[in-house]
Amino acid sequence: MVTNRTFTMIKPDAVEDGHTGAILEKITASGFRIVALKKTQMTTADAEEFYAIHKERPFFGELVEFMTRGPIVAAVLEKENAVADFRTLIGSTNPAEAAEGTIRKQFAKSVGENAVHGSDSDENAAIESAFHFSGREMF
Ligand code: DAT
Ligand code: MG
Repeated sequence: MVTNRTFTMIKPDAVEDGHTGAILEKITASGFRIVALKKTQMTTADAEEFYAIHKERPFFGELVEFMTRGPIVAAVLEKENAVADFRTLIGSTNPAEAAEGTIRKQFAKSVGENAVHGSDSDENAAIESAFHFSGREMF
């Protein structure tokens, strides 16, 4: 089912560095409507569950430690073709490979500390949105 919604997190590196406002501005200027928004901090158990698909990867421990070290800003976003268009807006996982004008090109420091998350499918967008927000928090 295509929902025209995606899920994002502004990660601890970008929140720490004070980039939350600039990133949200870039997101809304690119035509995404904010359906839900909050600042929160993931526990170790939260991050292990959220990133469970990566648990066998060598960087898993580092990823969980990074994602829990400070607050994140989580959001559900709406736009036609939201998942694919948001992946284009954030750019490649590795900022060294990210295109000019993308959020990761502008704000990410490394493949590990890469400023933002974007869902990779409509199915995962729904799962990830429900992980962070109840139905009463989405508008
Ligand atoms: P993406 O966030 O672009 O969907 P992914 O799903 O492959 O990328 O990986 C999830 C996160 O894990 C990624 O944003 C940062 C971290 N990660 C991925 N590959 C990594 C690597 N080679 N070294 C360190 N961290 C990595
Ligand atoms: Mg991914």
